[in-house]
Amino acid sequence: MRASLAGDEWHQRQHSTVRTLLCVYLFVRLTHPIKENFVKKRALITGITGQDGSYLAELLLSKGYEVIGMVRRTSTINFERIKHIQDRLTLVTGDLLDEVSLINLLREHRPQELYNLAAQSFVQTSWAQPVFTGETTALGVTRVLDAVRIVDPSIRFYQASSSEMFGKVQAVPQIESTPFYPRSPYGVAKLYGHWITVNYRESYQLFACSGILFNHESPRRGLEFVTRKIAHGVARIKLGLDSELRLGTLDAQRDWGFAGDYVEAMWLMLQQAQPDDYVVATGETHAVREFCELAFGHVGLDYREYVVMDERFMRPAEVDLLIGDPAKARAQLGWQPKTPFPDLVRSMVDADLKLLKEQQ
Ligand code: NDP
Ligand code: GDR
Repeated sequence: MRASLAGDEWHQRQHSTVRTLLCVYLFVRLTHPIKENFVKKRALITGITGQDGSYLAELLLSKGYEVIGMVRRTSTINFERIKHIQDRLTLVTGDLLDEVSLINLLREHRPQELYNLAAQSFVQTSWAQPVFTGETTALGVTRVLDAVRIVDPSIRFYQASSSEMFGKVQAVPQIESTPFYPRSPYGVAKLYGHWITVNYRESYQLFACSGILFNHESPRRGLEFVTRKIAHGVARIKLGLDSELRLGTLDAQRDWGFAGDYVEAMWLMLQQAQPDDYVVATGETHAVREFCELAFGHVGLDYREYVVMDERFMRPAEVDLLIGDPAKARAQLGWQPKTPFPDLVRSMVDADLKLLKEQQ
């Protein structure tokens, strides 16, 4: 009888200890919620040395990701855009032209998300190098998708598609279902990249998204693109380093947004329950002339006194007007652009003034 009482007491003590531990555990869980998956998410970015790659890397780092950046071998290091975060990145060598390098990268680093931003991305160059553009910007996408399929089909894949696919536009504004009519070897290559992404999603059930992004700019934009060329040119003229700015057509109209806003849409696409394709744009369009007017005006100059039309910057086939409707991205991703066009122009001119003054 006594032995049995002692046994009951022992059991009661055990229960009370278990209850106490459970309470402590619940208290700790409620006051310190476990971060998603506990383990850091890992993302691979191709094209990390480019404009978008640098902003996307910043965004993913700020969200606690481990970021692997694929860089191609070059004779001179070109980490200018990522040098401020380089010590937080894992940079690995690979090339869109070399499928084995892509397979090995995925095998070694096992990312959960892959953002394919690498491309020959300059439209004008695509006429001078149409085959190389096709190899990189078109077939490069198949190589990456195939590497995903072979190594780990659960990897979520983002393809950097482009409004250049709309080209000679068939409807205004352009949405996801607007027919495509590319006007350059670059646009044709991007269209291939878009459809192969859709095809691998449908053929192999990959989580593959195509982001149809309209032009997005920043102080990190390459110097050959028209917005940065104008911003840099304005700064040089203002500082007395140049007396004119030579451009092609001033009549082309583009839907220009800020690159920092657009990389957020890329990330959001890969966080959805289902893979899909989205137009990412501001819904506004402006002529190159307007960009000039605002940029020169910002430093008190009249663009008509400095801009010289130069045949060399005219294209064999032009895309006259682009304007996107981001309604689907707004409704399904909760994404919207944050940077007004005049702020974007002014920030680019200011950044180039600062840069040039530092170099003087
Ligand atoms: P950038 O030209 O600034 O960057 C392109 C990147 O691709 C660079 O890091 C470049 O490396 C890399 N790259 C080129 N070829 C290869 C290759 N064979 N193997 C590996 N890497 C390679 O482009 P953005 O950042 O502006 O654009 C990112 C992507 O989004 C591109 O695919 C572009 O076509 C697309 N896009 C861009 C838009 C925009 O307005 N910015 C709009 C719509 C789509 P390296 O530094 O060595 O040259
Ligand atoms: P785009 O950008 O071709 O739209 O492609 P870019 O800035 O090169 O041209 C925009 C428009 O400006 C006209 N333009 C000039 N362009 C350049 N580069 N230099 C000039 O001197 C000049 N003068 C006038 C062009 O004719 C064009 O109409 C960009 C790239 O980032 C692509 O990778 C991306 O897919 C698309 O945007 C969306």
